[in-house]
Amino acid sequence: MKVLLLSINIEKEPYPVYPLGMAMIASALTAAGHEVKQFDYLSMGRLDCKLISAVQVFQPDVVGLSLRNIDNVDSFSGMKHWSLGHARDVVHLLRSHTDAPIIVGGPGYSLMPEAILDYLGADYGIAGEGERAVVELLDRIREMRSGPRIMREQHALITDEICPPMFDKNIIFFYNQESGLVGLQTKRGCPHHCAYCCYPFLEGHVVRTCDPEMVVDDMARLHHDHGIDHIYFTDSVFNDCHGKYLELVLVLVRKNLPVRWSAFFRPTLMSKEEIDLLERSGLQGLEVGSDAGAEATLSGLNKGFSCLDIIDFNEAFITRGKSVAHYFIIGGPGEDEATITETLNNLDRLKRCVAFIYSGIRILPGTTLHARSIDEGVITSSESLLQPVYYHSPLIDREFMHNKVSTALRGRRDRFFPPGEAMERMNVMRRFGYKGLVWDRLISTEIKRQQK
Ligand code: B12
Repeated sequence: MKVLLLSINIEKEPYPVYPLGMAMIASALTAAGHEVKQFDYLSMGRLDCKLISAVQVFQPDVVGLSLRNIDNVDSFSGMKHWSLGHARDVVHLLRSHTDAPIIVGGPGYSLMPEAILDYLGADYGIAGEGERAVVELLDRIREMRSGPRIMREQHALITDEICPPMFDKNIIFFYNQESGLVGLQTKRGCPHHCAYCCYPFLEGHVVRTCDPEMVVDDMARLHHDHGIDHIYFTDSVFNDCHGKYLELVLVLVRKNLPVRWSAFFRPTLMSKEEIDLLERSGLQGLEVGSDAGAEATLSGLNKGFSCLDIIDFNEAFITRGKSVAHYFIIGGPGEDEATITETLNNLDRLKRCVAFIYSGIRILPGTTLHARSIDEGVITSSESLLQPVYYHSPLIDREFMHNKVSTALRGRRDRFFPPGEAMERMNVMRRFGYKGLVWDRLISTEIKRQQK
């Protein structure tokens, strides 16, 4: 069958992100014998006329829509970045130019599959990992068999079933120009139980690692064929607790590619030897899901590590000259005046790094935070979460908390509250030609300011 895959993500913060999910689906469909065309709305200038023309020329039998984000999880700017309205317009547009059934997938979609499918008015949905399910669904459509509108894998894919992503030359050129980064996945699954997080139901709880040789071959291919020199590993947590990530790191050290990499880390203890290996393998930046800055709020989020772990982790990497960014959320479960004071003290103890500080936590169905929000009367059990709704601790006044944090961080160029300020600065820097993470450049600005 002829399948038009369409990534409708238009988010450019913190930088434009290559549509990796679409590339994985393109690969699985091609391997199953389908003819696939990938269309990336952002790199096509967000132009409806280009989409219409792609539909008219390609005449697809099926359209697959990849929905990465629904918002930006930032309570200060969430509605401005809400993308479901745009996605619905695109579905309407497609309907007026093709009779092909429309299938939706992607991490944003998978958060609320029923509600989003209804809202968009598409035909089918695939929640969670999509490679096997999309092939099965296309067989069903071709054979005109009936079945459920929404499919979800009953058995997580083994990593041998995951084909290398099919990168599109034109799309990759755009992202290399715009951000200088391309994502690659080295494993799926997250075994942790953070109170607010949806990762386990996007990728499952069981960690499944890809063959490290294949991942490094993909990196080499990206470098050789497309000139990519910075990879972002998109794993929920790169440093898995069983240390599987070290197998990949060893291959990276052995192959010694001229490619740097960055990833999400959990701030847990690593040995000096492990850090040496990471350094030698080309590690550039670490984004750390620290999330809370006080013992009580860390435990309210069920993080499983302490403030000291965060500080030690930071120290271990900044002393090697690595760039570290921490993500914090204030106003989570258990937040009160005392925990805010503790958080500000701990933020001060984190040297030579940036911190993005969000206020309130985006409530997502199926999380323990969702249940808690209902219990505490923050939302009702039937409340729609399609538009962003945030949990704020009832133990502290929001405005008081915001003022206290803003006042304490005033003048700092490495602490971003609200995080939108950093996004604006990074946008400007990118316009001046900066590439890669960009937040890493903000660290030196603050160090220079302190030296003055
Ligand atoms: C890595 C990551 C990042 C990195 C990306 C780095 C890079 N260069 O690629 C960074 C840190 C930059 C980032 C930024 C953001 N992110 Co992010 N990110 C992730 C993460 C952990 C992995 C995404 C990924 O690439 N996975 C690997 C690919 C292969 O998987 P996939 O896209 O899910 O695709 C699979 C399926 O979804 C499905 N599928 C995908 N498309 C399609 C299409 C069809 C037709 C079908 C059938 C199936 C299908 O099949 C694929 C293969 O199995 C997810 C959480 C998660 N665990 O999924 C959050 C996540 C996607 N991000 C999220 C958000 C909000 C953001 C930001 C808006 C945050 C911010 N405030 O800045 C920005 C937006 C960036 C942008 N420009 O779009 C949310 C989205 C949900 C929401 N609330 O909207 C998620 C789910 C995390 C969360 N907080 O809940 N992110």
